[in-house]
Amino acid sequence: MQLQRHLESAIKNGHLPAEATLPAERELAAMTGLSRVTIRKAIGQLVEDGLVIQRRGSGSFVAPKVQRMEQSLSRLTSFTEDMQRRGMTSSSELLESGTYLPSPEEIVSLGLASGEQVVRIKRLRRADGIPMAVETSSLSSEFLPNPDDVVTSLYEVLSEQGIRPSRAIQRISACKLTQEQAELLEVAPGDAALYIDRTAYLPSGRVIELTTGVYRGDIYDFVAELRSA
Ligand code: 16G
Repeated sequence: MQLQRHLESAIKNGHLPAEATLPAERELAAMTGLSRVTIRKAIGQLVEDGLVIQRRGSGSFVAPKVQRMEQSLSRLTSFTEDMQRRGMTSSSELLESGTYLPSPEEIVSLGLASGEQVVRIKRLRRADGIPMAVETSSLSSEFLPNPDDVVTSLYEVLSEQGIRPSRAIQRISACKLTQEQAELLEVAPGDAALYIDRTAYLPSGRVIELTTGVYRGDIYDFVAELRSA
């Protein structure tokens, strides 16, 4: 507990700056005279508190400082556009992608004809390298025949074909991150997050995408402007 408190205050007062690498377990054990089990427990607690991040193969380091960001709910924009507007660079890590037989929900929601296939892409979205959200998008394969075309921006690939959603319905609910989601987002499992699904429509009224995503609760504030009727 003493080691944990000591590291915690070093992180909070900036002696250990954001993204600094922590000494390896072995070194900390030699420095403190504590057992490696004790060291592991102390670091494990800091990971749970979101102060330290562990990456397989590259050790433990101080969690990067992230500023909360406000996301407007009144404009239909893409993740890449939102990040560009903030002067940040977006990137996508493709976690899964492929062409599948649609689920009953996809058939109904995407208005698929019989025999039509669906393309799904699951991506980790980063802004300036910081993981922000994990999103899974389903589209008719008519609009996106090759999911691997999406390197960074889905909307950009669609725009190149003259396709752009003009309207969307979004549902936001609260959720807790699973172990897998937390590892990807580099926060602690069980942390609060926002679960958002978006159904986006083309001007013709046809649904172009169904996207569900989990967004880090410690970063995102979704803001809507309200006017009296
Ligand atoms: C946003 C959208 C998502 C869309 C993506 C496209 C929300 C909640 N979701 O993340 O539905 O697929 O942007 O972004 O805003 P991209 O063009 O950068 O891939």
